[in-house]
Amino acid sequence: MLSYGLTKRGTRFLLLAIILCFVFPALLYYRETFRNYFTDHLPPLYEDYREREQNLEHYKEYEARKDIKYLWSANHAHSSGWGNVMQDYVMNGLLAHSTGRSFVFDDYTWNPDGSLFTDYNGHLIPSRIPLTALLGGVMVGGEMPSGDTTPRAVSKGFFNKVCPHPTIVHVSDVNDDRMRFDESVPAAYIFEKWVEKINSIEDPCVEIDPKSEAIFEYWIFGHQRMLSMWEYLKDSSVSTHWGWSPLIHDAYRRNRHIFVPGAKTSLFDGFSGSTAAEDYTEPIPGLLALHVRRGDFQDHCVHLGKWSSNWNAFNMFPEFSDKFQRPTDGGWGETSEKNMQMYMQRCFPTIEQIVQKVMQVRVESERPLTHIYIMTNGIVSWVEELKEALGSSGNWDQIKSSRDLDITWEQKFVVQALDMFVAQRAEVLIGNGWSSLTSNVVMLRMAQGSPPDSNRFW
Ligand SMILES: Nc1nc2c(ncn2[C@@H]2O[C@H](COP(=O)(O)OP(=O)(O)O)[C@@H](O)[C@H]2O)c(=O)[nH]1
Ligand SMILES: [Mg+2]
Repeated sequence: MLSYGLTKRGTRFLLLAIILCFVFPALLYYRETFRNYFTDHLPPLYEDYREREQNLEHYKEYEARKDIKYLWSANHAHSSGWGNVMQDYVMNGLLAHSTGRSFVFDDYTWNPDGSLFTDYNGHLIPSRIPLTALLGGVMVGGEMPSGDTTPRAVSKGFFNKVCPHPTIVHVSDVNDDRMRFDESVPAAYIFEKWVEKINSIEDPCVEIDPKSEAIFEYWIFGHQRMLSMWEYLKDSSVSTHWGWSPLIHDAYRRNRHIFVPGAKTSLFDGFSGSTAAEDYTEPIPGLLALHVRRGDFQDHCVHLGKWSSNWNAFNMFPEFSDKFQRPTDGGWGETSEKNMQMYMQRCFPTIEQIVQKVMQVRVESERPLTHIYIMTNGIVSWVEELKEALGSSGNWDQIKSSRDLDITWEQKFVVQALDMFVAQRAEVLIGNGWSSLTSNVVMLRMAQGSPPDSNRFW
């Protein structure tokens, strides 16, 4: 019998078509949620990323060639936030690049004890994340831009294979106390000494001793002396062709409507290999990104105030209109009430202070600012309050935050890189002068030619 003109077979076919059209894509879209629900929530190990790193397309050729030289900075930073690790990777990458050597990359390592997972404030995080889950491009083996003859980067595993007995260099062979501690020694001087040292070595295989301190210790990044490195950094492929991983680009596409109001996010976005017409080197028109650094900074900002700490060097380009005058009347581990108030306003601003600064920056911006993305590690309820206050202070098309992102389980542990990618492309960024995460973004924005005054600070 026919019902509504459909045979039994036709009805079945229609049902199947409905399932294929609606249910199947929904299952695909929420696949991570399902997977998480049915697995026991252990952090991801990024095994496919690790596997790919061990088999990059240039390895076969490099293994056969005798003219490729390598630099493995086995002393690279670990066990701290991504911002601090990244600034160290930038310098190691730059040294390899400036000495014509292949940069040897390693994991973003939170815990080097050989474990898979580590307890972090009561929840598990991956002890190590393959760098290719965070980065793409020249730092992780991508092709060099045309005209750049530096050999491509390789993984630590590949280096160990081709360089079983490298020449070991100790940082103390080059860095003396004056270079380390004398604030009148520009970082570029240290760098030049290192370029000289590495260039004097014939051996294609060079390793910086794993037990050595960093060549550029953390306090140098927090001092103007680091700015002298800009001469080397500004035209280097390391900064001009810095790239984020396909995983981060997928996260961007999945959440594009958060950064670009009204943007369509297709059900299939979030898959590797989906093509986007968008040019990722272009700014996102009208976007104001705010780096609202919370969490550990609540106490850290007090500590910075007590010790009259300066901003990170790459937040102190002389062209910037927002400057920081480090107080000179503070003591050892103590400062005046007035100084502390100033530190808190600029390092851990209140909602009211944030709103005020945003209004000022909007008025002063050369390009129209239409919507806001708050990048933050702040707690959801506070971020909601901030969004509300910003919303009532001005007419914004949209105000969103890191807390509104829809991300996969693999993306969750590298999501700071998504925030950095977005901040790098914002029309204007208001950042935290003491944050290495801000300063890395600012450095990339400068290398990629953003107007200097599009970098603002609380
Ligand atoms: N997603 C996200 N995470 C952040 C943000 N700010 C800080 N974090 C987290 O906190 C860590 C900050 O430490 P670090 O990268 O060393 O930068 P710094 O402490 O600001 O100098 C990052 O690695 C992130 O995990 C943010 O705006 N967005
Ligand atoms: Mg940190």
